[in-house]
Order: sequence, then C-alpha cells, then structure tokens
Amino acid sequence: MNQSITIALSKGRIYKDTLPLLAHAGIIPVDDPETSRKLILDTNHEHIKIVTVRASDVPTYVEYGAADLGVAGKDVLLEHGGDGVYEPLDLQIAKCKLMVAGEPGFQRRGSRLRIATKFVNSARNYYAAKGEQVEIIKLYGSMELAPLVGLADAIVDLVDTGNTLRANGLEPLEHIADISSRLIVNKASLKMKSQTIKSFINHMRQAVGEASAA
Ligand code: PRT
Ligand code: MG
Repeated sequence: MNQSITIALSKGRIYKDTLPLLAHAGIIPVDDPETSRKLILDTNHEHIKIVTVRASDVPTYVEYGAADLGVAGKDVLLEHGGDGVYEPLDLQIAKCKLMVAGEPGFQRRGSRLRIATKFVNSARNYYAAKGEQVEIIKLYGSMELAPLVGLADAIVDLVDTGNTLRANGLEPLEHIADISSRLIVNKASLKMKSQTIKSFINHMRQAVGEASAA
C-alpha cells in the first residue's frame, strides 16, 4: 500500500543536508531545486513529492496538511509555536546556536536593553526567564548591523562559525539554545497515512543513526 506523501523542504542548507538522509530511505529527487524553477519536485517514487518553500513557511505547510512531512530548524519551530505539528525526529543537520551577540563590552543605551532580532518569541522567552525587562525590535535580516548603527544594544541571532559576527566587530555573548533541524509531521496525516509515514520516519531515524556513527 503506497499512500502518496508530500515533503516540504527549504532550498539551501536544509535541502543539501536532507538529501543524503532521503537517499538512505531510497528517495531520490528527479529535479534539482537549485537549477529548476519548479516548486513541486518529482522523486524516483511516483507517490512521493517534494515541495520547496521558504524555511520559515515549512511548519505552516505541514500544520495545514499542504505537506504531510517537512524539515524545519528548531529556531523556526520555536518561533512558529510547536503545537500544530508532531516533531518525531531530530535530524542532527544544519546545526548552529541561537545566541545573544553584541559589541565587546557594550554599554546599554537606555534603561531597558534593546534587542534586535528575527527570533522575537525566543528572545522574549529568554529574557522573561531571566527576569530582565527588554525592548525587542523585530528585523527580517542583517541583524548584525543593528548594534553598529545604534538601533539596538545587542542582537539575538543564529551563530555557526562566528565569522559573520567577527566580520562586523561583534562577539557571541550568551548561549540561548542549540539548534538543529527536525522532521515534522502533520497530525492528521500521521493517522490517515500511518503505515507509510511511520515507515518513512523509521528509515530517516536509521539514516540519522548511521550518519552520526560515520
Ligand atoms: O534565507 P531565508 O530567509 O529563505 O530563510 P532562512 O535564512 O531561515 O533559511 P536558511 O536556509 O538560511 O536557514 C535554514 C535553517 O538552517 C535555519 O532555520 C537554521 O535552523 C539552520 N542554520 C544552521 C542556519 C545557520 N546554521 C546559519 N549559520 N541558519 C542561518 N545561519 C546564518 C545566521 O543567521 C548568520 O547570518 O548564517 C550566519 C552565521 O553564520 P556564521 O557561520 O558566520 O556564524
Ligand atoms: Mg538565510
């Protein structure tokens, strides 16, 4: 019994790191999203399709059942609010850290710390847990610029090598969370296509195990 399934992936690092795991499950895309303009990619299985969407849109596609499964960074899931989807598996890919960063020895400008970030919910929760009153300024990108031009005292952003911070005279200050990408599943799909989806999850779990043993 081969029920059809759709998997939502974002282009770039998540797609690149998910491909070997899919290959381990015997799933190989026919189209290459980096060269094709198609948003629905065929695979070597007639009943399995991949849709390519913005990284931050993956949980929305899966929550509403437009995709049965998806791969999303924990950072994106923390912002989306985790309740709408199941999160059965840590794929251990696209790893980085969510951190507070700023200029070395920065002095806050006002009475309340001003934080510029795309990760508004995570930042708010982090400072609330510390009991610190902060003002959060929502940005959509280039957060590193904010402290340099006086928009904010510090930023909350993802850090991998730290090169982007260093190139802008900033340094990591506080660790908020370790981030990796997760397999997410639509709740109704898991019930209605239980066999196919459970078998897919098991293949992916094995692939992660072998990748981490390698
Ligand atoms: O680009 P777009 O707006 O479409 O979406 P996106 O930026 O969310 O997508 P993408 O593909 O860039 O990131 C997808 C996921 O990869 C994120 O949700 C994270 O879970 C994960 N990931 C892992 C990262 C990084 N590492 C990372 N280094 N996402 C972003 N970065 C950025 C970071 O924001 C900063 O600008 O890289 C820069 C820092 O890198 P270093 O190595 O200089 O420290
Ligand atoms: Mg990006």
